[in-house]
Amino acid sequence: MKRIIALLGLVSLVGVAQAVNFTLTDGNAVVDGDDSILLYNWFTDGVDDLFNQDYYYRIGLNPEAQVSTLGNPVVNQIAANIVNVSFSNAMVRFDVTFTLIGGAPASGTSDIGEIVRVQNLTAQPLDFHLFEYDDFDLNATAGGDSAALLNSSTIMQWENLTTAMVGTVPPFDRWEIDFFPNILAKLTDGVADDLSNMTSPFGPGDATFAMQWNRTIVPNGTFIMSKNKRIEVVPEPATLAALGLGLAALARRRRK
Ligand SMILES: [Ca+2]
Ligand SMILES: [Ca+2]
Ligand SMILES: [Ca+2]
Repeated sequence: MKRIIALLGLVSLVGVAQAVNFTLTDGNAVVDGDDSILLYNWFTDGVDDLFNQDYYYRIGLNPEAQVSTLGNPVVNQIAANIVNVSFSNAMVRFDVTFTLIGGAPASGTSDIGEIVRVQNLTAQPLDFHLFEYDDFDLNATAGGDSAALLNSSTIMQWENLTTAMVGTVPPFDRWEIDFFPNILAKLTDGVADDLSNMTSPFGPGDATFAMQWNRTIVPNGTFIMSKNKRIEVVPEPATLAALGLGLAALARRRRK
């Protein structure tokens, strides 16, 4: 049901163009993506923890749109574990390079590095807003996931012993954590929005989160953002207990 809702939303947005698929493999990990919604599977030791990871953008107060709607998709697979995907129109060129690093078999750990580049192709300053959207479904189930803002550049989602940590350089300007499909609806409702800077800690449930960068890109200038995503099955209960205490302290601070 979840996949049908998401697909209907995408079809209404971009039509039914044929997507070009790609697959990254390394060590114990496999990632599937395409040139429409970017990443949609991330297997670590055979367990798919990802429903979707995509980028959206907004120029000025125009509505947000998927970066794939910029047009001219180009998928350049550089190696078995590295792909560059670009989109462009007369104003903007967006490209992202994904690098998958897998762990040893049964380690429960793998990592995706991403470098995003946004180029202003015009001779005018560009009021550009980049949105990174993450829908992890940890342990291959949509439900049961919790999430929290750890610091100004990191959001973590977890379920039982499995964690997904996403960190960025530079730090994001705004963020949001909410139940599927609320953030997706915000990014596709035809109205200009900012992320809400809420809610942390969050869950459990079908968690999704997003990050937002606001930039005025100088004429013919570039904005570069790098991001790291790591899946880990935490082995020691002591680590989780410490994390739980930290989140409880955070919740107490927020209520004061
Ligand atoms: Ca989810
Ligand atoms: Ca789950
Ligand atoms: Ca919107």
